[in-house]
Amino acid sequence: MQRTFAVIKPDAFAAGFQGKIISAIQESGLKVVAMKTLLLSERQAKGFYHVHAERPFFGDLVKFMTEGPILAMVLEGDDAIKRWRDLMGPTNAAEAPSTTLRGQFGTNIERNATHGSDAEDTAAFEIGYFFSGLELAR
Ligand code: YYY
Ligand code: MG
Repeated sequence: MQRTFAVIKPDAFAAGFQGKIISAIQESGLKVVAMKTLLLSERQAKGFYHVHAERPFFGDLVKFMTEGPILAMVLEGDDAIKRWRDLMGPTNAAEAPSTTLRGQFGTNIERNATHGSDAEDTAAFEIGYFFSGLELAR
């Protein structure tokens, strides 16, 4: 059993795609074990994406992630990290297959509807950044 961190980003949240995305998660067999809506501050968004701090797109990414509310979730299942990334599709929503969430609900490489952790260590950091032990107790 593995846990991963998922976000419905401001574009998909504002468009009202939360229900469709959560349905797709549940239909895939992954379990939503924690979930909350929040509006990130600039400081909080920079902390979440700190690994990208030196990348040229960092400023725009932080602006996008703070433009409106997001839905943060912890997903659980066998091989959850890879399964959630497969469900999301590639980073560039403009090139993502229409069978994927980013293909369906995203727009381009920046406004790409969802986030998913890429490895066990980043999943652990991201889950802990957004959720307390009490919120994750099962
Ligand atoms: O893990 P994933 O979200 O698929 O992509 P990352 O390479 O980790 O980049 C994080 C985030 O940054 C991406 O979801 C959109 C944005 N981004 C961008 O705006 N422009 C790029 N050239 C690369 C990434
Ligand atoms: Mg990433």
